[in-house]
Amino acid sequence: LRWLTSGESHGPALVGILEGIPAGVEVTSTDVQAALARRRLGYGRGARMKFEQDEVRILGGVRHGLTQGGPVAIEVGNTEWPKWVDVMASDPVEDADVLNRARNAPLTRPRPGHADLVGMRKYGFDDARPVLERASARETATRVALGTVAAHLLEQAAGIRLVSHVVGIGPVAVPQGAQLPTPDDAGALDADPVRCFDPASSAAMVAEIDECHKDGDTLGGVVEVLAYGVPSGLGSYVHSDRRLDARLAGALMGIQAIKGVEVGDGFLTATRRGSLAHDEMERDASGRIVRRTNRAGGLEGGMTNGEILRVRAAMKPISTVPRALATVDTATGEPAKAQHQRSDVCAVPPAAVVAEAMVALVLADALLEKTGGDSVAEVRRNLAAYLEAIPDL
Ligand code: EPS
Repeated sequence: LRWLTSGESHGPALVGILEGIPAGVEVTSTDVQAALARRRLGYGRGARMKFEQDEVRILGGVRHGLTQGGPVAIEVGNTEWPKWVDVMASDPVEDADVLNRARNAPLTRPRPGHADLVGMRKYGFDDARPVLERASARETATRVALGTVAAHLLEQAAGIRLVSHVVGIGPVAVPQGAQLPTPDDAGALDADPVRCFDPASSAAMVAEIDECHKDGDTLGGVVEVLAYGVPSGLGSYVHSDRRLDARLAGALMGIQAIKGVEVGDGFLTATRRGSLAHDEMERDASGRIVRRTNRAGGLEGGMTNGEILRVRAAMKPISTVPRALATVDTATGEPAKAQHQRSDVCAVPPAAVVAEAMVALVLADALLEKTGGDSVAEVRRNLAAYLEAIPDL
């Protein structure tokens, strides 16, 4: 499975292509639109989420609601485009009036924590506009669109279902050992202002966002993705680049603003003694070998072990800080305040939806690697044959 995205934050549309998806996955533009709507939720999002809409068009690879085996191309149109037609035009703009519009003024006060400064230097721009347009987390809309197709494959071919939730915002964290949501709780999570499964933590997170907003500041947090029904043996121990934990970590770290990833209990495991760090095995009533705990997050030796897959990603606070941070104006060389027009206070809830999409893409890739198959039916058959050979897992 391969995927690519293209497009700028204020361009006409983003486009994503997913190659390697078998034929016969049921998916419609309504499904993709619904997934994108989940990414727009979340207390603490900025003004843009209110007025802008995602307009989904499946451009290729799907016919009459079924994937055809060819690359799936999805366009996510941006209803705000009419305001940006000149500033983001792909063809040269000669009209001096247009070029002199305020919206087109060069951005030369790079934000600490953002790609602005190094991006300008590295690509040879004297304006941060092209950098922030592509570095923008708006691009994650395309990943969620592609992730929807991957998630449908996982569920339809292998019964694998995903759910994501927020486990921390700023200093507020869901208590260790709190009940985990299941995929059936997705509706309740979507209805919670911060996608948190623990009501007391959710209320404290909302209060923290309000406080932060008042102070002209921004907040990060931690999201968790869970995958249920994952067969054992996806990924491999035989080489570093085939380890599924490494591939998941890379995919999650590739989301804008993610600064850390944990698998299972992650960093907490490093504080424990070995006798309390691992998941002891036993046979259940049906004779299957199961774990008494799931500290490893369903991954051992770079392979899924049949338990619930559990990964976390830590997001830094958004670098567009309303209470602007100190910087240097690259046009004058003088000290300045970093550019700021508007900002989300907190984008952790949508980051959970994006993380879920990335996990879906990586898991779909690993599933297809294990089973092969050009159609959903063939993936199912091959998976069934493999599982038959390992009855105690
Ligand atoms: C983003 C900054 C904001 C967000 C945007 C991502 O946009 P603007 O600077 O235009 O207000 O709204 O997110 C989206 C538009 C989206 O669909 O998620 C950034 O700098 O990453």
